[in-house]
Amino acid sequence: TLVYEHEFKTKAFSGKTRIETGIFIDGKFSAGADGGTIDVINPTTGKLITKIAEGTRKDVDRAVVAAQKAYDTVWGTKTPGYERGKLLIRLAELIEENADELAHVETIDNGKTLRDSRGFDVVQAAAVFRYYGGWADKVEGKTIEVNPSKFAYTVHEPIGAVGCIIPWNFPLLMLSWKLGPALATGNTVVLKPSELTPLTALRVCSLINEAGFPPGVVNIVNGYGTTVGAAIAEHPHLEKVAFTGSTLVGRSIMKAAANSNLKKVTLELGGKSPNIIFNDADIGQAVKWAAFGLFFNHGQCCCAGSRIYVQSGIYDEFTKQFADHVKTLQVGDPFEESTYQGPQVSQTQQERILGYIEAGKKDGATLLVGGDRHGTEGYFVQPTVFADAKADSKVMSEEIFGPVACVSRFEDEEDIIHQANDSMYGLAAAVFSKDVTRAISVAHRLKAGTVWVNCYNQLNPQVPFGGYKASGFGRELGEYALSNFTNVKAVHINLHGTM
Ligand code: TXE
Repeated sequence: TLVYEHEFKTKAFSGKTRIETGIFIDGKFSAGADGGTIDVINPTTGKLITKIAEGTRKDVDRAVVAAQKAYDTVWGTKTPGYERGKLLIRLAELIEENADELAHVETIDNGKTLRDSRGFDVVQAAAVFRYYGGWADKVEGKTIEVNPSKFAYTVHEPIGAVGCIIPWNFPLLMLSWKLGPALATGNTVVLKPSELTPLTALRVCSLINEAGFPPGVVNIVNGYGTTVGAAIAEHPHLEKVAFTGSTLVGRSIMKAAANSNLKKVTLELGGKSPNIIFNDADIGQAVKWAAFGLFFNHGQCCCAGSRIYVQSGIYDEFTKQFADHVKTLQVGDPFEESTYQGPQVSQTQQERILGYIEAGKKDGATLLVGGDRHGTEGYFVQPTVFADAKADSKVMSEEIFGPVACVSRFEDEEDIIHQANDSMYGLAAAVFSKDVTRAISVAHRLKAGTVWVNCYNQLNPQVPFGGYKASGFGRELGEYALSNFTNVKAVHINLHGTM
């Protein structure tokens, strides 16, 4: 089958990567059933990195058979939690041992800076696998008293063979968010990475074999959403699908689940998260956090703090400092240490973001910084700041998923609660204030699955993450994620055996 070989030579790492780029089923790589391929493009240059096998519905069928067989014969309740945990922890170690290589592959494929790939994505992915390795033998039910002659207990059983569909913004990390809890609880998996960023997942396939997971426990089928993704969502023998991606596709996944076998669904979708900065906040700190909250990963975060609301007393000062700070963010080659922002993931995304910027200009928002593409090669967009965009304008209400910040003004607590919650989304929010009572009371009134106080983008394997409203449902990370991948069975015991 196909192989991607490349030699990296950077200050951080000189070495080769070798990645089999076939369809990974039952521990082996093969060509796709129809023999097709997908071009993988380097977003920094717009040039071809390599070709990978294109999966089809037939490949999904084959992967489901392998996953079901592995579930019935070697995984699920056949492998004790302690053993599953050891394998997950071994996988975490292998990711750490190959961290430089994985980080370089992530950066060439996705365009995120090497600093983030190495310091965030790879480190966090390993941490997530280790964390769920620790849970694997601690998935426990309850004993429930009923009356003197009867009690019941619950068993948290794995669901079986489950489907996962992940996006391109954190390819390796999203893989760990899905695989970690799914495998810890004893499920087998058919996973589809994004067709835009398939390479780190393919590298992890060989680490999964090296760690010693039985064949068929993890199957990875690359391909397009409308074929492989839809086949997973519709599959009659997958009893669960976990999806991260756009709201539009999230809706189609739910419909497909409803129209097929009513498989369980969890969705982690988009956001338009408010970042609220009160008069009494430390302005210098708030400026840095707000910039990180939006420009991290080139604005390609579902939780990006894209609506920055500043109280009127510090609005002018904050906006000036924020614009000055954003002007210092360096855009360029993601492999350079000094680079803060690399390219967007694809030409489609670049064009979509530039379309939003044009809409912002047309709708009368004040453009303070940026406002155009960066350079002529690759999919770069200038870090962009708008001020005073109208509440119902496109840039203020729709997810841009790019380096475009909107700064707006608010007067008091009631005003900001209303503005912040006036969105179809509810993924994340932040509050900046030195008044702890106010910060907490506002945090509790915000309709969002995560609220950060005096910080932004803090993600820990132990802490649940997920949406309110159209941002989806189900929680990833933490103990909460285990329930996405288990069925609860209640067993009633009649102690005396009589009626
Ligand atoms: O996402 P898609 P796209 C948002 C963000 C971005 C927009 C579009 O606003 O600008 O979505 O990005 C698979 N059945 N987010 O178009 O298509 C697809 O192959 C089943 C937010 O790239 O949702 C990929 O693996 N699967 C987000 C995955 O869905 C389908 C992260 C996500 O891609 C499918 C990414 C179908 N019919 C984008 N169509 C977040 N929440 O973090 C596509 N897919």
